[in-house]
Amino acid sequence: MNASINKICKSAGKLIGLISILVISNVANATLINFDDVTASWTAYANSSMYTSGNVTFSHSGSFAALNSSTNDDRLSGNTTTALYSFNNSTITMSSTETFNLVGFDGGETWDNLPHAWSNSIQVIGYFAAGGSITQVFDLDTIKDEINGLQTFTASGFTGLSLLEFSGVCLTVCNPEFSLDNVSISSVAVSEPATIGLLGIMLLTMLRIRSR
Ligand SMILES: [Ca+2]
Ligand SMILES: [Ca+2]
Repeated sequence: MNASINKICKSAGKLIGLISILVISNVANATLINFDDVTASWTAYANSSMYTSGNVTFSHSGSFAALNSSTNDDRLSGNTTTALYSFNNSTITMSSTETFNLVGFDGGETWDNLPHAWSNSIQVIGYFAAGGSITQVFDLDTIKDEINGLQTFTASGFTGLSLLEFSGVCLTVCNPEFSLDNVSISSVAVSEPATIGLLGIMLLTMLRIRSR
């Protein structure tokens, strides 16, 4: 009897291993938000609108526009694709209907040779779904050009979030503006009910065979 139970336990252990592999393969679905589906213009999303991609929505506290540094204004610090540009001391807020992790983003200064205040840094605040927050400041290189104007930043500890806030930071009192592109997030997928159901049937079948 004990030997039979041991066999069942060993088989169950193998099955749990299989479940783990299947569940792990479902973890960390990555999503890149690049704003390239927007027709870039000075009025796109400026002042009163927002940008939505899948479960994610970007909004602002003042104004932003979806612009392309190659086609809209080559004085913008960009990467030749469409990016979001925060204007007038505007904080860009990103929310999602699903809990997510921030992997990283591309950020840059806004203007070259205009009397606008550009950011020296971008501050990111992540609000945990379970409560509390995390803050990280990413320093810009203060080089503004349309080809390589954006830097790639990697976030650390931004896991299990419900909301993100991107804000420009400058050294003196100013109206810091910044650009934002290629926001990379990941989600920890819940194991699929169909997979669990199938594995449950397999486990029951195996136990029946063992009990014969
Ligand atoms: Ca882009
Ligand atoms: Ca730069």
